Amino acid sequence: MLVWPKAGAVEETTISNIDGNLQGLKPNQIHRLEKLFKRRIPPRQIVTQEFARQLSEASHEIHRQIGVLVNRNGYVEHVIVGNARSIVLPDLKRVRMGADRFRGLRCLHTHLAGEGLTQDDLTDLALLRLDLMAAIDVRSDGMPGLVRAAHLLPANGHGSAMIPLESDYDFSAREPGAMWGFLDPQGPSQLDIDFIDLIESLEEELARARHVRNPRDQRDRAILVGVTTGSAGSAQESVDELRELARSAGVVVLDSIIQRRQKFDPRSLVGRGKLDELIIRSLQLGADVIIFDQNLTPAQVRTINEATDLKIIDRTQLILDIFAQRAQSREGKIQVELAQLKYMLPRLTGSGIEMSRLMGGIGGRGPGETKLEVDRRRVRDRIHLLEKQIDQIRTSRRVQRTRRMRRDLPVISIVGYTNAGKSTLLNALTASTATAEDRMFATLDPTSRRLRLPRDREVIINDTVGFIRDLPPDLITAFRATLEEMERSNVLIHLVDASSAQIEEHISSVHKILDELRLSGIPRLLVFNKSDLLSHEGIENMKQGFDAIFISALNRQSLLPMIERVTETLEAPGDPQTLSFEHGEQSIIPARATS
Ligand SMILES: Nc1nc2c(ncn2[C@@H]2O[C@H](COP(=O)(O)OP(=O)(O)OP(=O)(O)O)[C@@H](O)[C@H]2O)c(=O)[nH]1
Ligand SMILES: [Mg+2]
Repeated sequence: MLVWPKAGAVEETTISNIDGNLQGLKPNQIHRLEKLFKRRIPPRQIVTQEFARQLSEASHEIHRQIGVLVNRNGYVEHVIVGNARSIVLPDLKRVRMGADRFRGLRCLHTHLAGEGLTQDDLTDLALLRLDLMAAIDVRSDGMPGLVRAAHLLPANGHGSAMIPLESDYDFSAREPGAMWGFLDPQGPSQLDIDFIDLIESLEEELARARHVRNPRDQRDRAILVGVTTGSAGSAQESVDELRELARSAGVVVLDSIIQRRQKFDPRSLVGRGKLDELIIRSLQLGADVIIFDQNLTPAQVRTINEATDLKIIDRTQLILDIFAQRAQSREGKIQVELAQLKYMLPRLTGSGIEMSRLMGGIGGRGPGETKLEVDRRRVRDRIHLLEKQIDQIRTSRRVQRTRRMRRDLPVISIVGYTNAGKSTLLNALTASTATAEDRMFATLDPTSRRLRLPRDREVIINDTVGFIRDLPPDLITAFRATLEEMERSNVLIHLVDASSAQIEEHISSVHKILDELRLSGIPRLLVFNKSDLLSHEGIENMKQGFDAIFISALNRQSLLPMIERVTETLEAPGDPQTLSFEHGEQSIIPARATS
């Protein structure tokens, strides 16, 4: 929505409080409009006959729409002049307000062509969160005709039973998901609705809808958005994964929306109309954040932020956020902060507000508040500092390695898509208790354990951070120090969640990342986990398509064939162990996490 410049240049001496299109108006016409500021409507009435007549007559005379924004005490706060067909309300968005309330302003404006409330009227009503939007018909004799009014409806989706209200207005009759409630069109003197009653019961319901789950629930509430130029199916899969990510980040997902487009909108990714719709939906459902499945360019973030006060987060930010929540070790924390800062840097234009918004993240978990600096130079300095710290950690780790890890043990790393069961497998193999959870990126700091294989062969086995499609490049770079350990592996166990509907997608994402990390050269075993969730036929079918070993990490007996294959691979001619000699003493993992 545009903001009209305050029109003042009508006459050199006229400085007007009126917004909008005053060009060509006579001083006495402006004077009359200014007198609207002095009028008061009794608070319980939407509009009086007298007020409607004044708007209507003035509008008729200048042949432009005239609007006023009236507060709940009945005072006029804004007067706006439009053209014959539309009116542009002043930009009120930046005013913060409680999510359980409307703005406390209603818009009364004239319509010259007898048209009903337009889509623009309804959009303004929602985006500005007005109490009410009313259009007063201007008859050909200049007198007011019907008043058509609409108000917002609190969310009523999911077929939830309505809470009875002590009020005359029956909201429960409406269709689920309806966004606007319409009053019966009436002449201004026939409108017998108690406005204050109406608005207060709506607000009560709004507050109830919001708190109905748990008033102490401080979690962020989000709407997910996927935009695709391709198939709706794969967009859906990706949004499903985003939902999992959101859940792992501790976000409540209220709704998800997929939009198919010919091409992405360079300004705001989704089109302007869709963006308005999204914002309205968020307000209606009481969402605090919109999460985009696609990564947003810095310019897109800016455009969307101009349109709404809601937090805007993209897929990369969400992943970074999960990492920030999970990082335990000092090294992990440094790596995540580094990735966050690198992500943020090109998105800064120098304003502190923007910075805090960007770094707000989920539940405000950006890099620690005190570390938040307000300009790019400081961010760059911080990045350099963190990079230096990581280098130091790397060096000291190398020293420890050479000092303490002189046993030439082969190294096996379990890699795979997040939530495949890597940590569970490590635990099963080594009877340990590394964190394993049904959430994405449960493991951030890699764990290593010693393991005795058949024929008394001792190895070191690593659990690693999970992979995901479109892993943010900055995150890969930031985690190089951690992932570097994997280079020293003699065998990679590529673990796959065989019960997932997206097996192939997962496998190829992992291959791609292994390539990027230059780990493709290491012998690799494809292992399908969670086979307990599959039918016998399911397994037989998959065996046709994949050369994989089937296990269930929950059943230690099922691991034996895999252990056998690992041992064979280690002993195979052209023994991968010889690889480890090329790395000399660095062939083994860090002392820190070894038990
Ligand atoms: N049914 C079944 N569930 C499993 C199996 N292995 C793991 N799980 C479950 O899958 C979920 C994820 O397991 P994790 O071991 O945390 O997976 P991960 O690969 O380490 O995940 P990240 O560390 O998040 O990348 C947990 O809820 C496990 O209990 C299995 O063989 N069968
Ligand atoms: Mg794990």
